[in-house]
Amino acid sequence: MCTTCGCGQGDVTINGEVPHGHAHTHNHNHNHNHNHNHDHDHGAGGSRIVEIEQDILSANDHMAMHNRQDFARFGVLALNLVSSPGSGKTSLLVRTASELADKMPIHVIEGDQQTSLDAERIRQTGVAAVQVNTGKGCHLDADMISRAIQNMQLEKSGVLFIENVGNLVCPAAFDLGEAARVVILSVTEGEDKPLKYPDMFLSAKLMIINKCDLLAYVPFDVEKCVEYARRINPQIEVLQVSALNGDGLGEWYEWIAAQSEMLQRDG
Ligand SMILES: Nc1nc2c(ncn2[C@@H]2O[C@H](COP(=O)(O)OP(=O)(O)OP(=O)(O)O)[C@@H](O)[C@H]2O)c(=O)[nH]1
Ligand SMILES: [Mg+2]
Repeated sequence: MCTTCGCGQGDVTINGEVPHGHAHTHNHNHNHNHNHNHDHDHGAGGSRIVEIEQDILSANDHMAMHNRQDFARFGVLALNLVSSPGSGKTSLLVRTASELADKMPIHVIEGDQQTSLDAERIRQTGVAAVQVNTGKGCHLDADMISRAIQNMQLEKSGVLFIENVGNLVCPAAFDLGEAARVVILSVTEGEDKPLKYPDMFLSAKLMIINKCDLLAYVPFDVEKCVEYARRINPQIEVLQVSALNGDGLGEWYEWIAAQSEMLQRDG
């Protein structure tokens, strides 16, 4: 949790797609009060930390609810992609944007501590992307998403992919208003991750096992990984893909289409 890991969000910047021809930047410097003195005892101080955590999370939940209402109003399916760094989130999105953009409106928000590298990779496919740099922050929060979508022209029946900061811990605690969370685990990371980082797998609707092209070269037990994930979250759906060679991506696209249809039908 961020109040205990000490991450700060005072230097968030948002850059990218601009609505309706009027350019304006959203370089607000909101201080989310994540920095507090850790030099305390763990009696009364401990309960104060819990209080601060609850305040931060309830403010975030409130903002997430507004985002969810906005997505419903626009008829946009928002998916929050979470994983450890380097599991292949952007690679998956680059392929997805290239292969789905002529079938449905695609929007992307990229979250990283620094650089616009991932947003640039998405833009090379012709799809617009907004980059959120979290500075010292280790996760996206609902306020950042609310500000990012002010820079976007969301289209009805579109899909908004939100690539979270690479981190299997803190993003689990922050609802962004998404319809579903998708956790990506690559086969080079080890099949034990669902047991080690249960909050993330508990909150995900889908687990994508990526880099399956490497299964011949690394010891990774897919069956065990699925068993571990379902021990944490019996409902979790699972897909095996390779963002590199495209294996399994058809099922990923079918899953997205099914979520989108569900959203349009149920509102
Ligand atoms: N072999 C193989 N490599 C992959 C696959 N997907 C991604 N990679 C490689 O994994 C590395 C990291 O991929 P990214 O897409 O940047 O990962 P990411 O999750 O977006 O990383 P961060 O944004 O830094 O958290 C790159 O070198 C990719 O080429 C895959 O399916 N197979
Ligand atoms: Mg990335």
